[in-house]
Amino acid sequence: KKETFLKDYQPPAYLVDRVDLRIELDAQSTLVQSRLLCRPNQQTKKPLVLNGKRLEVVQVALNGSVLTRNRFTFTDGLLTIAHVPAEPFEVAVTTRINPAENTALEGLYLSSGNYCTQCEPEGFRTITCFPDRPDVMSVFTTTVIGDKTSCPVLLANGNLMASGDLDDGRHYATWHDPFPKPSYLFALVAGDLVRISDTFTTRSGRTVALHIYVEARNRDKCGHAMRSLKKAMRWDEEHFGREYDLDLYMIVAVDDFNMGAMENKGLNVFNSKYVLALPETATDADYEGIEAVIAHEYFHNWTGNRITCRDWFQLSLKEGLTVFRDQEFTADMSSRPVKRIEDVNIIRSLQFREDSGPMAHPVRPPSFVEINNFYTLTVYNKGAEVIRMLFTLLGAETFRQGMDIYFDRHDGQAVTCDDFVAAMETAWGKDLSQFKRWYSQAGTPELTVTGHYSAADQQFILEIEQSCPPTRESVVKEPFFMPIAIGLLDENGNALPVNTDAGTGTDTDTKMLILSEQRQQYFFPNITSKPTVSFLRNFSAPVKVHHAQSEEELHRLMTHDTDPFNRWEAGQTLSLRHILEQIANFQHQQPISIRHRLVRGLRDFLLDTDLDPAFTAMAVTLPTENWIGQQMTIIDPVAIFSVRQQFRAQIGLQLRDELLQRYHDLTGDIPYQYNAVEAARRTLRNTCLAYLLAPEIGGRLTPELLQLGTEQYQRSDNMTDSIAALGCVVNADAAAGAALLADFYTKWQHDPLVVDKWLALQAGCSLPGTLEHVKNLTGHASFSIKNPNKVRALIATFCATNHNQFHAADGHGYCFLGDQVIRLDPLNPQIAARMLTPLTQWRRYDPTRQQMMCEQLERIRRQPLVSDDVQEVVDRSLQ
Ligand code: HT7
Ligand code: ZN
Repeated sequence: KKETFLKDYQPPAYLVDRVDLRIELDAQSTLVQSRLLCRPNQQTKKPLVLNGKRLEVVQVALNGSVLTRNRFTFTDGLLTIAHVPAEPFEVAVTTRINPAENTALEGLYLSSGNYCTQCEPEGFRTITCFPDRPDVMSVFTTTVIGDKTSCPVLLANGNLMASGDLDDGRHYATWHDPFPKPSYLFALVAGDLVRISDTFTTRSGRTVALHIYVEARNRDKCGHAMRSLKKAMRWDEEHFGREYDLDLYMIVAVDDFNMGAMENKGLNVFNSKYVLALPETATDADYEGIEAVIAHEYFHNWTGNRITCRDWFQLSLKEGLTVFRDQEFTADMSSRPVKRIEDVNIIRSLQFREDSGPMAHPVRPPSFVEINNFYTLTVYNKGAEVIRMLFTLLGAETFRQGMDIYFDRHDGQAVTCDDFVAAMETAWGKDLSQFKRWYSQAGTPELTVTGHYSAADQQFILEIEQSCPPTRESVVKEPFFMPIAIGLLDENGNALPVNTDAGTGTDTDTKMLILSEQRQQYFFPNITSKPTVSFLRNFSAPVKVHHAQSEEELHRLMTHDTDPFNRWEAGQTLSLRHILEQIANFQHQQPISIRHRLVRGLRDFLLDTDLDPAFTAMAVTLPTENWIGQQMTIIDPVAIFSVRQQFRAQIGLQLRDELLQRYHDLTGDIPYQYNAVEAARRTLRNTCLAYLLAPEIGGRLTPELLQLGTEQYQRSDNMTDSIAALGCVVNADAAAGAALLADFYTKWQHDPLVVDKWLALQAGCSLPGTLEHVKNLTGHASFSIKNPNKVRALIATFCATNHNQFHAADGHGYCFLGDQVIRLDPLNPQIAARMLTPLTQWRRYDPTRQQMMCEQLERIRRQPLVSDDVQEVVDRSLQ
């Protein structure tokens, strides 16, 4: 497959105003008849070119006349009709497809015997021939025909217009979606599903029917998803003035799904993981994930569906913006600082890694081979950070005006990231052309910060220098434009009023600096003693910071900063320093020890009952292994794991009394409820338990502590507490862990989502021997390589999160991943390509590991039929 470039974008030669589809479902042989009402979009007479892939073209007709084979061609995924009229015309195409054979889960496929579709980004072309690009927007009418017994439910986008019985035990349903949409938003679902119904009254007084469709066995697991949907609908009205536009909103949950969910107009299809929840089967994290993903897909109705992308290079236009919106929603539903910390952890541990590896690309990539490879942390999460910077720069009110301008200007259109920024420029009244470099330059900017205090002048000068490492698309980087939120603290930790021009009611502690030059100085007058800088409050820009602060300063920030994010950040920086220092010791075979001062700092957080327990849990958690690895020139996964584990064990030992006290104080006495307060309580309690049960490497826990974990597992009335306890025991003691795992499987083997947890727990186990165990589990009756959730639970958990064992010196972990990718690629290339991520990072490791990782990449490349998806990732990695 050829590389496609943004610079080569051409508007479509033909538009399709209307599409009429008639789909006769059959597992092996589905017949799709489509009638397209086309019209030339340009003066020049060009052939009509439709995309078509993995389908049989049965018949093509033009204005009612069947075309003979010499009037059209169908090669290399393109159906071309050389001569078409200059005025509007009708093309009818009949295709035949095989849903049962579709293991790629793209287009029309079967999940547990039910038909469903996934068309974003280029799946529609596997159903019928069509100009499958987002800037062709059409009004769809879809008639679905299926067997009455196996498919009592027949769904498509929009409103139900007609339904009835046909011959041979079949029936039909005709759906009409009045909103013009690109083909990637098309959806069809058919099968034996039950419906859970509710309604929502919009603020203008319209009643919207809400329907969730699931398999009958899951009927009682939809309450949380329904409540989340209604919350999201209300929130979007209140915060963005956006109301839902159809009379019906449908959600369908399926078990076989490549990603989290899909925002098809009026008919969202979801991975069942993001719909189904009961206290005894789903954790607080699952509940939060469901609320967030339901909201994300709902928010797409305006940011993605009503206003869509002109081309796939603009993917972040809808994804970055919608992630920003769902982050804000979750922050309002739970704890804003904790949500910010979680989001920053994702950016720093995972997106920064992507930004420094071979797959690095700007938020708006300049080219791609396989667009599926660009549904990335950069497009989604860094894209959301870019929107957040606009929010920070403009302020909430002006940002909202910018959003209103965007909606007014572009409703019903397929537009670009430039159009979005232009709306913000209009609202702000300032030029954002330099800001747009965030869309075109990849890589993580690095800031070097220095402070100069002059007692004589009572002045503090802050100097910031920015740079950005070279990446594939640009070696030399132009300076970025970014907001830097800062505060200054005096020696007692009191906030200094740095924002003197702030109006009443605004925050005088925080100053918003604008960095636009490569090096800039900022002057603060009337400062009577050397201040401590609270830099980049709330992580106001997605950058790495080099700032030499003393331990004393970090402690001051940790205890006194008014910005909760930076209180947490100071603790993390301090922990990181100590961990890196001990990693050096470990590498020189010196004993590892934890500094008393660090333990004391964590103890202060732990015992501060005025803090939100969810924040405390974050504050006492050590930096992630990924983030520690980011600080090292050569990542040493064994040293990172060993030191971090030893620190955890030491904290558990040295703070045992305090941890036990807090653990018991946090024990709830009411039945499980999912809400922010209760979830925070459980989070901190389980964080305490994890410290108490953290074993020293090769060490054993006392029977009392093991018993504490076992008892929690046995007594809890909810999955959050039982899986947390099970995880602690499994990672502490092989025999006790095996017994509880067996018990867990016996209890939950009937529930696929809970079995995923069982697999993931074993794949993430830090005790020796996990790889052999994981290999055995790939042959377990409950594992299926065709189900992406199972692949993620077992293979991805081992390869992408169990760094110590995946990177074992013998290279067996790499070989295992090579085997699995080779097995998966012919079945599901999208998932196979994603699984490769850990191997793409080979340059960050020592020469022996580098060689073994490259050998696997080469081996995969040598396979006779490598997919475009995998090929692109391997090629870029080895370039
Ligand atoms: N817009 C969707 C992106 C997507 C997807 C979803 C499911 C399966 C395959 C997919 N490929 C792309 C999901 C979202 O961001 O909301
Ligand atoms: Zn999305």
